[in-house]
Amino acid sequence: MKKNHIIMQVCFVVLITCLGEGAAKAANNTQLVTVTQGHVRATIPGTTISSAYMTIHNNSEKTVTLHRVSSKISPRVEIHQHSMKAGMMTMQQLDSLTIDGQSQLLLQPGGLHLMIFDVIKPLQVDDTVELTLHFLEQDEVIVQLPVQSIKHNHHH
Ligand SMILES: [Cu+2]
Repeated sequence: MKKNHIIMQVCFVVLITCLGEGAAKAANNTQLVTVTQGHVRATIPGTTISSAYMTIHNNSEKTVTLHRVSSKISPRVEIHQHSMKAGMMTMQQLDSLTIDGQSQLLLQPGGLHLMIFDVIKPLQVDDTVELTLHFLEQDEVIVQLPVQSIKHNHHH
């Protein structure tokens, strides 16, 4: 009986340890909105404009609306959409982005992106940029995104 008790305790400790790791993962998974594959473009020398790309996951059942993005490195971050009009790449500012429940939205070169204006200092490769995503339905989400080099020409 006593031996059993000790074994039970050992199992309990192992279980708690495993749960601890699982819980950390679960906490991440159960966050209503998460961001993956985020990155920000390095600024071209002499310019103060950059853009950010990411995949926004809505893990909840309800639609969420991204209506504002803010950052300490810029007074102005806008939600933009690139599209082809009469063979020309044009850009349009959007008031907000909606993400359906249990779905994800891709912000990528040539499509949706965040435009970062008037950056307070040049953004260099391996810098980290903090962006705060503000949603209508829930708390804001703060992300730390790595700065990467420019691989494509942005028309700005
Ligand atoms: Cu843009």
